[in-house]
Amino acid sequence: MIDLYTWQTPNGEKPILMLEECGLDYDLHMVDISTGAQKAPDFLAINPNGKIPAIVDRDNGQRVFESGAILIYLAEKAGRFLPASGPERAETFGWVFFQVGNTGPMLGQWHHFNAFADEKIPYAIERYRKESLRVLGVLNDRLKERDYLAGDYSIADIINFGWARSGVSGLKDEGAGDLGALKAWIERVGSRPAVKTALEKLDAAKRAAKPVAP
Ligand SMILES: N[C@@H](CCC(=O)N[C@@H](CS)C(=O)NCC(=O)O)C(=O)O
Repeated sequence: MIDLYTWQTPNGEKPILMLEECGLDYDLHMVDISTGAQKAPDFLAINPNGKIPAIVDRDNGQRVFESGAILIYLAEKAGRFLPASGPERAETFGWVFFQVGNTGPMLGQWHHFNAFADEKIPYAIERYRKESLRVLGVLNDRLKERDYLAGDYSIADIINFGWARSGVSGLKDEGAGDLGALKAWIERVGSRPAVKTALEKLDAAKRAAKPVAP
């Protein structure tokens, strides 16, 4: 049994997608990052970096933080969505780390400087806009001649899905261009039953944890 600590964000979606895909049992614990719950001592004991998502594996007491580490841990626990050896395993890791080092930080910073920062800094907005578009273009180019990022559907696709979806939608009026292959892949991944179930469960849990004012 896995305890999943998360919230409804592109990073927070990743482990619930994987848990549903693998059919692993889990309890969902919502950590409302708008209230600072991710910096509370009980959560810092699970992720010393104070960010969602994180998991605890009740079978052995193991905590795992950082979404890339979580997906690799779950893939190895379930024996699914990560080739055991060979070139596809190396390629899968490449696209997993591409996500945690590129799409997440670049799109996250663009969103911050563009939408949240009180002071509008043109240099920062432009830098992260261009870099976000560039990394979405890298994904689009990769998907022009294949259905999935690293061979069969894998944790490379699961981890990239949320930020790619959010980037395509958030940057559509910011010079994103066609990104047709990336959009087709978002449709392909988003239509998987486990992905739909995961997103619905997360949405329902967020609504229950933080009801929208009428
Ligand atoms: N590199 C981390 C990033 C996690 C992250 O940035 N989480 C955000 C939500 S998307 C968060 O918890 N933000 C709240 C905060 O920074 O206090 C991962 O991939 O798990």
